[in-house]
Amino acid sequence: MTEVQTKALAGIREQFPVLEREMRGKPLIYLDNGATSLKPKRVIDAELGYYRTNSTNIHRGVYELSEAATEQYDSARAAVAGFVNAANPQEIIFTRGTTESINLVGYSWGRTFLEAGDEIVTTELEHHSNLVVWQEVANATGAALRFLPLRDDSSGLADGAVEATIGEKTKLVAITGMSNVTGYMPPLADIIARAHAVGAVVLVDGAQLVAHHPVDVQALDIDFLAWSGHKMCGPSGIGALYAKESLLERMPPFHYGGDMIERVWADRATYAPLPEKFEAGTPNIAGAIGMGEAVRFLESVGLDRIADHEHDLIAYTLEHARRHSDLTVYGGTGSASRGGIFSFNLGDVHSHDVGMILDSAGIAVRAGFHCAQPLMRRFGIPGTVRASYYLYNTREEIDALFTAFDRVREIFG
Ligand code: 7TS
Repeated sequence: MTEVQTKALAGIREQFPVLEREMRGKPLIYLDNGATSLKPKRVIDAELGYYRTNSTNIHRGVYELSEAATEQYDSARAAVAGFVNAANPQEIIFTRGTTESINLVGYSWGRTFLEAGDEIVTTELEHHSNLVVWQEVANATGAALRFLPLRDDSSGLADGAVEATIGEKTKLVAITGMSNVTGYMPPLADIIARAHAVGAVVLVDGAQLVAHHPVDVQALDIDFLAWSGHKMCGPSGIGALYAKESLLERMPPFHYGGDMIERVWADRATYAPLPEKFEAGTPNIAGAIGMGEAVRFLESVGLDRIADHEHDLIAYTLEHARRHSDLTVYGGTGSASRGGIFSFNLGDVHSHDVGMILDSAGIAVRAGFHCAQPLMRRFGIPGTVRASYYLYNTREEIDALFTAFDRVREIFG
């Protein structure tokens, strides 16, 4: 790393107050970004600033403060739309996060447009959020669930999987943009091209992707993209669904009530235009403002730069890992098609025990099945230890992780 890069990284780290904390009396090494990211001061200030200086509701007040809140909320939507290059801000629906975004598509699009004889194609790599929803939609509509075959080591899609599985009956392909367990990034462009060729739409679970890699929904021709604010330096309780306007126009509302209507009679109602049609009730105004600020922060750093940094960290990690014969690395040992996620087991020590010993060294990781039980079943294990990186992590922190493995070996050796 050059001196300039080291300085830039220090400048980024300074913006995250939690990184000043200690854990178990040691400087915190935060490697659980797959679960949620830390938040920079400017995002915390933006969210607090709304409560301190405004705190009014949107889209209803005729007074100045409410107009200002509405403006901030709308500008957050525009920022989020720009972040993924949506054609217009109406294609962004604010939700509580990835899970709610996928449920919205399941309930509204899935239950309306799927029927017996149709197929929903997904993978066994998915987070439960992008699997259980489709199980339910399949049950409710009679559509069948099909799975893109994986390589024997589950490190990615098998050769020819896309052509063999996505066919005339496929109406929806619901696939992760990046596995939260292994960091594997499926070939989205190929999958989308094949799906569109057979007339299917594609939902990308972007929970792990959007925060870490530049995503252009128009260039990729994505139909639905779901992601969360809290994994991209934004607040929790807010996320987004991107959907093509032509799809949203044809979909029924997901929730009903205030804000999503145009005119209401005692026995019926008409619905508001996009995006309000899908945002019933008072939304998470502060959260949306915080998410907008998170977008501005990430753009100021540069998504390409963040992706490169994490690629460097995962390549460095895998190089380290090769020197430890008692480490099992999941998702293959190459850094191509892979984000900054490192899932492993050390000898036959239970992942929770490894996690606890790392905790005693001030290192925060996640251990367990990572909301991906079918994938664990394929691996034949109860869980893994997962270190997941973000823009503020350093090679030194990875060195500390590998040093802490010796402590695990001492205790369980
Ligand atoms: N999809 C993927 C790929 C995820 O990684 C997650 C959260 C979700 C969906 C759900 O996101 P939410 O914001 O609606 O909860 N993943 C994780 C994880 O790996 N550890 O904790 C949460």
